[in-house]
Amino acid sequence: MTSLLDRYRLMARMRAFEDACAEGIRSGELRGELHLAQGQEGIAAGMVDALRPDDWMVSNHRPHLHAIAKGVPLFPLMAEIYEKAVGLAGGKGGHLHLFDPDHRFSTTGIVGSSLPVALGHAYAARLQETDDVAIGITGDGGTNTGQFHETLNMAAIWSLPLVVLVENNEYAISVPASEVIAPPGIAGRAAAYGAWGRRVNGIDVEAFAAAFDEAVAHARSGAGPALLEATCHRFRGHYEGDPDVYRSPAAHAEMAATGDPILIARARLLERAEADESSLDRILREATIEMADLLESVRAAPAPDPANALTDVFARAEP
Ligand SMILES: Cc1ncc(C[n+]2csc(CCOP(=O)(O)OP(=O)(O)O)c2C)c(N)n1
Repeated sequence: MTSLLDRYRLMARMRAFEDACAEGIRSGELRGELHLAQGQEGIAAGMVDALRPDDWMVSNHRPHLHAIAKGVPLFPLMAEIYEKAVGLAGGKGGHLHLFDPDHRFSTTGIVGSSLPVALGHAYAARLQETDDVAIGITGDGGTNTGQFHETLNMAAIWSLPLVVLVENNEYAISVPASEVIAPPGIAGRAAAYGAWGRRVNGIDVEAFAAAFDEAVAHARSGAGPALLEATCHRFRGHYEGDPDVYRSPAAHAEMAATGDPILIARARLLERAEADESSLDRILREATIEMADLLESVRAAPAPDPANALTDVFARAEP
């Protein structure tokens, strides 16, 4: 089992990775929307024990931390975000279209559509008679799409090995979840499909890890789908550049003080005397240096050759 100290290190690296991505917005190297998941590290870092290399994961428009949890190598991952030729998709996909078939990881920027794609992977696992599990990830906003309900219904009817993981960060852009989700809540909807369902505190990496392990074990056992709702905060605006006028400075200060999964893990490590202040500070510093070095090598990598603009546009038909 991954120790809390290892999860702390992983969360520190995840945060520093996204800090390095955000630099591209400030410098003008990245021009499209960039959606960061800072504040949501407890969820991604809680996934790592339950996942196997053969499992499939389909993420949404906030995908970087999920990719890291699934084992996607950091250099081609960041290179794709910076639209470099050595990126996962040759720099043509950017951060919304990460795709790594070797690590069975993909994303889709269409809200809710990660779920039917994951359902397809779960169905494939059934047809191929493996015990692989598919994880489909969405935000709270994505759970109000028809695709969420259709996916859970079909997965339940066929008892498919699917985990629907919902990161409930309280907002779909500026729309509060509390105003658009009916009283049973997101996890409460599982009952309608006879699925395993649970709500867990996603800023507590250990609590999340325990719940995720259970959800994956349920799906892998052949007992049908699991719906896990993880509550969390999104520290940044919806995307880098969002003025975030729907939250007050006081709300931000409160989130930073009490809702940071890294600080919560840190306090617990100190309380249990599993680490001291200086070693925890060193972990943060090492993460920053690692990601600064990574960014430097990504910046040095070549951009895609315009001569290749028309390649990879259509799939080649098999003869
Ligand atoms: C079908 C569709 N409608 C609208 C959008 C624009 N859009 C992008 S993200 C987003 C909000 C998603 O909220 P949520 O699912 O809660 O995820 P979060 O951004 O909070 O992580 C919207 C409406 C989209 N990408 N796809």
